[in-house]
This record gives sequence, C-alpha cells and structure tokens, in this order.
Amino acid sequence: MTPPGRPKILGILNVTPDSFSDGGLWADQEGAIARGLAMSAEGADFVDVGGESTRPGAERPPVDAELERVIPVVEALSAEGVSCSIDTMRAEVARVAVESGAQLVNDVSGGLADSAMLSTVATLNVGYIAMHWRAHSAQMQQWAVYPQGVVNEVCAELTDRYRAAINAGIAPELITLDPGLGFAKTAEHNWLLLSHFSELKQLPARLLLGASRKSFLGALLADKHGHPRGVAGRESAHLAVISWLASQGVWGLRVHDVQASRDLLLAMTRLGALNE
Ligand code: PMM
Repeated sequence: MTPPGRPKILGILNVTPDSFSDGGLWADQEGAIARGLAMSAEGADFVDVGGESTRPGAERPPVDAELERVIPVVEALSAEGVSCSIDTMRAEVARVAVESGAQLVNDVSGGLADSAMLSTVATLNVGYIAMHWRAHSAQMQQWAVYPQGVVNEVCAELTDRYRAAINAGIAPELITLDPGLGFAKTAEHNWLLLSHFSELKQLPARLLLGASRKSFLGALLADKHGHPRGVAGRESAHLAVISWLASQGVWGLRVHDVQASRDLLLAMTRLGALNE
C-alpha cells in the first residue's frame, strides 16, 4: 500500500492576551511577527494567526480589537513570503485578512458563528477549514453531550457544514474538515475521535486536527494526585498523537511546536511511513 502524503503543518500564532496555552506570549505585534517568521523557518506550511481566544469560558473581543490584533501580523508575514491562515469566526476579519495576504481561512465555527462567513469565503476563493463546533467558548462545555455517539454526531454535523459550504459556492477541493478536539468535547470524546480516525476519513473532505497542548493530554499525563500535566510537558504525548494521525492519512496538523512536529514527520518520511 502506498503510504499517505506528509501532512501540512499549521504553526499556531495566537495574538491574544488569553489563549490557554500561549496567551499573552505573542500579544505584542513585533514578538508575534518574529515568532511567525521563526515557525516558517522551522518548516510550518502555514502560520495560523488568531486574535480570539477559544479557551473554555473565554469572552469574545470586539471585531475592531480582533482586526487590530491580527491584520498587521498577517500583512507583515505575507510580505515576507510566509503563507498565513487566519483563525477567525468572523467574515469581516476573514475578508480583511485575505485582502492582506492570508491564503486560508480557519473557522472554528464551521460557518455557524457568522452567517456571512461561507458566502464571503466563496467570493474570496481561498481554502476553508470548517471545524466541528456547537457554541461559543463561554457555553461550549455544556454541549459536550452525544447520545448517538461522538463519532457519529461529529461526522453528521461536519457533513452538514460541508454541504453548507458547497451550497454557498466554496469549491470542494478548497474545503478541509476538523473534528474540533476540545470544543464541546470531554477528554474521552477526544480520544474516541482520535482512535476512530478511520471513520472520520469517510467524510467528504480532507482532515486537519489540532491536539497540541490541549487539556486532554494534560489529563492523560496527570500525576499521582490527579493534577494534570502543565502545557510545557505535553509535547511527547502530542507527538505520539500526530504520528498516529499522519500514519492514518491526515491532511493537516495545527501545532505549537513546529520544529518537533516537523522532525517527527521527516523521520516518518525517511522510514517510508509517509510520502514526500
Ligand atoms: N483549536 C484552537 C483554536 N483554533 N482551529 C482548528 N482548525 N482546530 C483546532 O483544534 C483549533 C483551532 C484552540 O487551541 P489554541 O488555544 O491552542 O489555539
């Protein structure tokens, strides 16, 4: 059997004061731009620039604040030849970011948070990542209920989002689907989605996942008192997860540690487990 192709790496650049794992770190624009350039040099295929924290319970920034955070960063990185994606649920932010050079729209709400998103992306004619989502961060954990099974329900809801994107005029080959680890999901739900990846692969579009530093990894690695492992100590478990996903044919991986992820994928490629 031919091995799957090497997944694309989206390097995470949260230009927010409050994202759960790197909030505040890249909130100043010069620091953010330098970090984006560094991730590109380390081998990120895209730098995923986001100005709204989606950690559970987060409040939404006003649209102007989101634009002010992300647009100068997208502009500066694009001017340096770095491919950017824009992590936003807002059509207006997606439009201005693409006009400023972004090549991909990463919408964690899959078009549900802003009714103008899908038609806007169709007009912009760029790639679109539709993630599985049920509610804004302030309420999302109360939606972590899946009586028909998390894999079935996530696949059904993602199929609906795919159809909505097609109906809005987005070309099928521009669409990527993402089961949204941690969004209206418990740790158990995340593990079920990961271990049933072959069922997700039946979806009509390529797949991207973001497991990097998420709390289900912290819970897995808890100490003997049940205290979750902090974000800085979750990378080896994350690398195991992305190695599994790469071997299963995932199209893209959204990661914080670009270099470690890239090293892993290079080694897998050298072993013949992935195609160039
Ligand atoms: N997770 C976060 C933000 N954006 N986008 C996609 N497509 N998939 C994800 O899993 C995802 C995302 C939250 O994580 P962060 O705070 O580490 O950015």
